[in-house]
Amino acid sequence: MPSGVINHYKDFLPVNEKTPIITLDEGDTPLIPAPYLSRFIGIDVFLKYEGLNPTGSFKDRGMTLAVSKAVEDGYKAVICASTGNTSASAAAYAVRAKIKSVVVIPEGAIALGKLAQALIHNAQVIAIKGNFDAALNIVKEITKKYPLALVNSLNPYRIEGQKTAAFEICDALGRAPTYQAIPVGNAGNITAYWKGYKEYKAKGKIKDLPRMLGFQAEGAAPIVKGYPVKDPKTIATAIRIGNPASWKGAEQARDESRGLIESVSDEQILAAYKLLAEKEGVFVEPASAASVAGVINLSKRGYFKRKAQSAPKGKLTGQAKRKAQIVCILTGHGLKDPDRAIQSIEKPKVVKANVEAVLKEIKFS
Ligand code: AN7
Repeated sequence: MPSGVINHYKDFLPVNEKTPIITLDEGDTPLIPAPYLSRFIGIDVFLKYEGLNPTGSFKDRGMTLAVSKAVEDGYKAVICASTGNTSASAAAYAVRAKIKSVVVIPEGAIALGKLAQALIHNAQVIAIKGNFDAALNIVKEITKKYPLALVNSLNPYRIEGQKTAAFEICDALGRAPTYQAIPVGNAGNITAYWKGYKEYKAKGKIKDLPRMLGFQAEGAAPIVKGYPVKDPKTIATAIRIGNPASWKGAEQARDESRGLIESVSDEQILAAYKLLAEKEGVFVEPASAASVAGVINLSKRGYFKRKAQSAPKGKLTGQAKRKAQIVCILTGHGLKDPDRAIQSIEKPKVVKANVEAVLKEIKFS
């Protein structure tokens, strides 16, 4: 059976018979109900768990298309700058395509799991003494002159592939959600989702569009501030980006959908990170928890209640009044950043190797 997002959504993607489909069976990720958050917020909340893609993040949706098109166009190597997940994905898909991958990363600012992935897939990993924004400028310069395919989200095929997540959400719900919450770093993903929703509406697959709710980390919030941040800082290393490539796309998604882009503090990100793990049983990397942190902030301010009261009823096909829904995009798996998980919890207690000692800890004796 054909698999992966290109095969699944061919009609919506810029591929033809000559495009070799380089796939790891990405996409088709679960939309998991979040009972704890739903009760807390008073609206049905769903989690789009993109951490279950083959390399553990949403990047695979765009990478399958970017690498397929690079091969179609005759490239023998791909290159990207990355805060980690793009490099892991590029490295894996390059293996699949039997081409070379080069990844340029900010030294010491990549979560351990992501670095391990790029290395084990034999990417040429080059760490620079600079941040992601500097790395992106370098690979942009290089690809202007040398035959390496740029597979950052400046590559339009990345956005095309990533928009398939919006299709999946609509296919699963039978409509677009009322709200979609998403972390924003380089801003490719929010741009991609909005494109996807608009295309599904144009094709008559959905009637309404969601409000797009984007969240940046407080210390790396250029779009919220309205100007680039020179030295972005956040524990959510994936979104430690000061000058997003798709800045305009993010603003367009926000404005056209009458949504918002706000910032969340590292403390709020970590609280949401722990809440997802402890209350919903879903383990994500810190950047992914930004979407949930943002939704919790909005809920505390009464944002969803006010909107519910002022929202037009809309045309109802059934008898039931339409219930609002929030979909939070969980962009990457928790195992990407094991250091953060271990720092966030108490270390396990070490006892003697006998039944009594263990029972004593369980407090059965
Ligand atoms: C888990 O890997 O930019 O706003 O180089 O890894 O589309 O950039 C990663 C971004 C959110 C932000 N969540 O998405 C990279 C990189 C996770 C991420 C984002 C990233 P964009």
